[in-house]
Amino acid sequence: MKWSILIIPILLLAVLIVGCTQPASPPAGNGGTTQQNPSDLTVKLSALVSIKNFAFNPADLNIKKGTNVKWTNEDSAPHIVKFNDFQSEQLSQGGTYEHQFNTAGTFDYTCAIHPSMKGKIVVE
Ligand SMILES: [Cu+2]
Repeated sequence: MKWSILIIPILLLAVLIVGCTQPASPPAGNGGTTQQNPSDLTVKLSALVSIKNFAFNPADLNIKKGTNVKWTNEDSAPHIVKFNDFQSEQLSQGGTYEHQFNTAGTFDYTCAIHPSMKGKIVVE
């Protein structure tokens, strides 16, 4: 008889705990709006280069193949990121340019307006 007195409150407690924790479990049958497929989990590689005081910073950048590089002009003067095969528009202050590097190699670049500005992207 003593056992049942103890067991009943414990069972009630257990029911309460389960009842409280269940809503926190992963939403099942919610329409699957957050369904993930493996390709969403790939890490997007990215790197930043700032253009400041008429210089690229960092001037030399080593990246992995597939990395997206983003230049941001922090000077009040305009700049143009210029590679042999592609180049940005004229970037005014705050302007950005992005390019994804999918081939390994060394890519030198300059500013089309200020040829003394030099930078290099090494893709491995
Ligand atoms: Cu420039």
